[in-house]
Amino acid sequence: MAIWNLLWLYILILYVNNGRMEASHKVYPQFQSLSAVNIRQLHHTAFHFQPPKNWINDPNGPMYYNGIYHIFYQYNPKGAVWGNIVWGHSISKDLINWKELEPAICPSKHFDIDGAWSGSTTILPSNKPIILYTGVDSNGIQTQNYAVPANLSDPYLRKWIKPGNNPLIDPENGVNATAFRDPSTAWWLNGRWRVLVGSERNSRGIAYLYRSRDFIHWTKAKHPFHSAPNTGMWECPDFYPVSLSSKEGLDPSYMGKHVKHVLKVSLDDARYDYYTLGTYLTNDDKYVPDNASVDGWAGLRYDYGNFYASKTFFDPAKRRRILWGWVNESDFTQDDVKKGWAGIQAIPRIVWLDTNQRQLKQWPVEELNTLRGEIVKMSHQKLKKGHHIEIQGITAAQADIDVTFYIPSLDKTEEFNPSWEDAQRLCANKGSKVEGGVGPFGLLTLASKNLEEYTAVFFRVFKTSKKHVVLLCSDARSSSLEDGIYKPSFAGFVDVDLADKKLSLRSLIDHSVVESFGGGGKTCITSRVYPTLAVLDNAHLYAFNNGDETIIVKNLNAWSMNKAKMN
Ligand SMILES: *[C@@H]1O[C@H](CO)[C@@H](O)[C@H](O)[C@H]1NC(C)=O
Ligand SMILES: *[C@@H]1O[C@H](CO)[C@@H](O)[C@H](O)[C@H]1NC(C)=O
Ligand SMILES: *[C@@H]1O[C@H](CO)[C@@H](O)[C@H](O)[C@H]1NC(C)=O
Ligand SMILES: *[C@H]1O[C@@H](CO)[C@H](O)[C@@H](O)[C@@H]1NC(C)=O
Repeated sequence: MAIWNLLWLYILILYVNNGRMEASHKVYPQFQSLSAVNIRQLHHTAFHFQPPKNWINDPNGPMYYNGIYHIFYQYNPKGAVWGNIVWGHSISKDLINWKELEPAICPSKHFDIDGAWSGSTTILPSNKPIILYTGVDSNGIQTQNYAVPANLSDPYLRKWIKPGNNPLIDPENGVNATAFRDPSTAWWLNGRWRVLVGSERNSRGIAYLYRSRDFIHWTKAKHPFHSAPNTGMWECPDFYPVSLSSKEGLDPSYMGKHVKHVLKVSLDDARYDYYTLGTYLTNDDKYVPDNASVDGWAGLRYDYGNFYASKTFFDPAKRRRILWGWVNESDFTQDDVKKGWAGIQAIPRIVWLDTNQRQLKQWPVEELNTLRGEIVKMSHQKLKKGHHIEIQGITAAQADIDVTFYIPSLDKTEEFNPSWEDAQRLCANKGSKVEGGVGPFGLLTLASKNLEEYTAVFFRVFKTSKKHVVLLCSDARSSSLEDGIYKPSFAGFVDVDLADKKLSLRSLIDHSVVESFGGGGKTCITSRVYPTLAVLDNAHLYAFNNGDETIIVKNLNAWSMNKAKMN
């Protein structure tokens, strides 16, 4: 390393240690407007959403309008750390290839001069989109505001205006003014619009309900829509119906009989997205989670890895509900400043209710398959204990792998200790090299030739007197030789009964991200990793097994992925 680089790094480290917190983002004023000179490509993704450079966080206001998908996002146009936040704006015809437009909303008025933060779009009758977003004034007071397209005939809706009657919703009546943000998409019921705003009071997480006849005059409902003690600030509430009988998505205002509702909140204290399934009691205008669906840290997550501030929208073109979520970096801030970018969005996923009605399922939108190139197949391949088999012939750093494992016998399954309820800790204790009965087996992604580096995505099966317990891990602990970066052993349980003795896994590998879908989308885990050896053409992919029971790779398809047209 040249002396200049060392000096540069040293200065960076000095500064980095001085970061302070704002809205849960570390703030580094000295980097906020430091434009990248050259974008480091080593860990740059090829098919995950990101702008050409700089920082992004929450996806905002996703929608489909007149044949075009829009995604907005919290964006720093000037640097690779959080700050100077505007609403970035990109459009697409297929959710995979994107074109960047000018920012849609920038701070300009007293009510948003210190922040144009997250929000949602609602499509009003006669096909008029409207954005609700949180503005932050110079005292840190948060209000809900609206913006509308300047010209509805512009097919891209490039320009958005903030009408003069903003803000629409002030934090009155005992609402915590510095914890009042992220308006949801609105829904229509019995002559009124309804919208949720996230908040916190004495550590109780709250989704406030507001109602309006005209979308302009809003009144706070007497009771919160839902709240839960000791869960801290609820960011980015998202509320929507799911069908009991089909994978089809539903319009947010759909109130038919054969539905359940989903309430998702982003727990600021945990920095993960949690959801419950429940019932919308329309007479009381309240949401009640099912008994089996718990609020807070012990609840269900969309993704058991890096995935936050997500938002869904209904896509009327293909009648599906699509989920966007922010995947942050796990490297050091000084790495982000050097590479000139930070933050990606996960691949958009369809969400629907599992037939067991206890959880949602997710799967990458089918449009992703258009990027698939060369394919390598494997079937009926035995994986004996201690073996790993290379999957050759694809670009392993940029790939889509879909595999079904078959477990010939469950006789050797290890006992599950009921105290092992923390999946991430269990995965840390029983990593990919810790021999078991059935498993660990799965994939070694972004692996170097001699396995100095790899991100293991694998299953491990346990049993109790009543059932099997399946653990899915995405373990980043060996992902990089670089010391000190965040390399967690992310994990979640997969709610399957194993009657057919099959477990499926799909992993999207994209240079510094491994996004995995276990059990057909029952358990999803996204890891960010920064290999030093397993990069570009030096990355390898293996299937492995370290359990006593031989596992069969029943069916494996692996595709090289092409680059998306990305902004
Ligand atoms: C609105 O957009 C249409 C289509 O791009 C364009 O022809 C028209 O001139 C625009 N109107 C204004 C007032 O900018
Ligand atoms: C209000 O929100 C702030 C965060 O902005 C939090 O620190 C404070 O504890 C909240 N006040 C109450 C009464 O909950
Ligand atoms: C849920 O729990 C409540 C309170 O314990 C009980 O009254 C109710 O019957 C339960 N509902 C279901 C569907 O089990
Ligand atoms: C993503 O980065 C890691 C490592 O710095 C943090 O631990 C997470 O809290 C963070 N996630 C979010 C949502 O900010």
